[in-house]
Amino acid sequence: TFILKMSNSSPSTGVAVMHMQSPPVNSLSLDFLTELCIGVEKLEMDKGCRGLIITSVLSPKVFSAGLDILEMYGKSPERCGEFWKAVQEMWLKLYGSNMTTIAAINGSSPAGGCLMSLTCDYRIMADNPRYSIGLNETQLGIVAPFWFKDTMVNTVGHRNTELALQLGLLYKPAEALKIGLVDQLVPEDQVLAVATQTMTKWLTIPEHARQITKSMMRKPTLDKLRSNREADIQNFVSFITKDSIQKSLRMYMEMLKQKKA
Ligand code: CO8
Repeated sequence: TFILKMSNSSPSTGVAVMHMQSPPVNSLSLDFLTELCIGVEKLEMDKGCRGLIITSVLSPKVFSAGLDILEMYGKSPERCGEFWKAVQEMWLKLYGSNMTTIAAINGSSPAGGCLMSLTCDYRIMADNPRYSIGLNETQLGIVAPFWFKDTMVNTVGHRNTELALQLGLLYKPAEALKIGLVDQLVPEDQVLAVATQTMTKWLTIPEHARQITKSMMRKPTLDKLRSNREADIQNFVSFITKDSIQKSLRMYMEMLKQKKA
């Protein structure tokens, strides 16, 4: 299956666009995450590439439905561990990227989808009240890991994170803008164009100074996971394979199907 379409950074602009295309909802499976990481790593090594825009090409629009629930349901502990390592890798690569990264959020972005946009330097969302964004893990009966929480705190502050995470809140675009979960709302058909314009502005900033500043802001958060990766994997595997959690996930999947019917 065709997962990611990465337009090569053009030498004139130095900007790459990652078009996520994994129907129906761009959920982050092990294959998807692996491809994403390889793609980002290639861009990171490409001296000509200075900016990355992440967006979805799905229609009807979903930015990303977050982690693929099927990767966490009825799988062996080994496979769960492998999956979680890929989730960590995605976050480490994107949150620690030297490139300027902009999320062009043209659809709903729950849970892992929200995390992915939180790794970016700037978030532009479609002003459509049908879409929502947030870390809703608690609603599924699962706990957002510490590094999801840290990324959220770094973006919207402690109090907003406390409310958002305990209640598993999904925010409409206007509410997301109000708490700073996204930086800008634009009409749906302009999300990518505004992201491209914004990128041009960011790329006028002296590169080295911006990169060191970004790293200074994010390094303590990144180091916390880097030095705890194995324990975090063990923690995830023992949590997700519990009977009670498997049951919650099954009920949640059934709820998603019923909502449709
Ligand atoms: N994984 C797998 N399949 C999914 C997911 C998902 N995350 N989301 C949706 N699907 C499936 C649906 O079941 C449905 O399947 P089918 O066609 O077979 O019935 C299909 O995708 C289409 O879904 P919808 O009909 O719901 O599509 P809509 O366009 O109406 O809505 C939404 C799109 C808004 C994205 C909606 O699907 C939704 O809310 N999905 C659930 C999102 C969610 O809650 N994700 C949480 C994932 S958990 C996570 O990311 C972090 C976990 C951290 C774990 C830490 C433990 C220690």
